[in-house]
Amino acid sequence: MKRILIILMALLLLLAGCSTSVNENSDIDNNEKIESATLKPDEKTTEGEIESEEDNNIEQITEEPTTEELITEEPITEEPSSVEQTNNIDDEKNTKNLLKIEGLVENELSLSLDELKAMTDIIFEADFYSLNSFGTTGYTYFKGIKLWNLLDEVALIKPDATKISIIAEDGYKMEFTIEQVQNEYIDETNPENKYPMIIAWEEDGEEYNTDEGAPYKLVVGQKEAGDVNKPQWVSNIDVILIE
Ligand SMILES: Nc1nc2c(c(=O)[nH]1)N[C@H]1C(S)=C(S)[C@@H](COP(=O)(O)O)O[C@H]1N2
Ligand SMILES: [Mo]
Repeated sequence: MKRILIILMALLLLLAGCSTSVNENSDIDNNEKIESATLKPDEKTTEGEIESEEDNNIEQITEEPTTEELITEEPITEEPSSVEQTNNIDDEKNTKNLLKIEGLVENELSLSLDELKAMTDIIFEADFYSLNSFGTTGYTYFKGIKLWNLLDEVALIKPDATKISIIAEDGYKMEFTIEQVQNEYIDETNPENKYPMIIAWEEDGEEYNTDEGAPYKLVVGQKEAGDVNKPQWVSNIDVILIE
């Protein structure tokens, strides 16, 4: 109902040619927006930030906008230039698949998947055993890079570093001491095997789908029999922070 009233008001104001008297009492911008929303419902826009700002402006006038109203108001936003849009998309693609190593290292790195795959002498692959907090167990075949070798030989970790944090895009984080990253881990069901901590890009023969996030997962075996290791498997790693 409110929407119809607003549209009628806007039309009346237009017909009467008295928009100046209204503009005296309220924000000129907002009136323009309502009019254009009413008259040009076909234009589309893609800039989210500007949209939400302007939605807020409209909210102040109408008090209780329905979802439908907010959608109708989309066309009123300024069109970002096509150059801007292209750059935004490119930026996203270029930063999406990079594994970042930051902090107390000689070489802060942003490694692409191809660069990691090229480090053939520090790649490790194996079936890893997992136990989670509900007692669920399983084996997953992972292929990836040995984390300690990556930090020690490529990033050149500094001698005063004490803490290594593996931080995911969703904020999930696991922290380790240097020794914990250097250690080898076990599989309680195959006690003769040893496993380094790895950053995997391939799971059960398939690379991660980059549409679902950064294609890197921390994989850690067990410290000892019964060790609940699955929560340490940080997926969609954004950055490895050395402190
Ligand atoms: N990025 C990220 N990784 C994560 C988590 C998370 O919330 N975010 N949860 C952890 C926990 S508690 C468990 S048990 C496992 C679950 O892995 P799954 O979803 O493959 O079973 O992922 C771990 N890795
Ligand atoms: Mo979990």
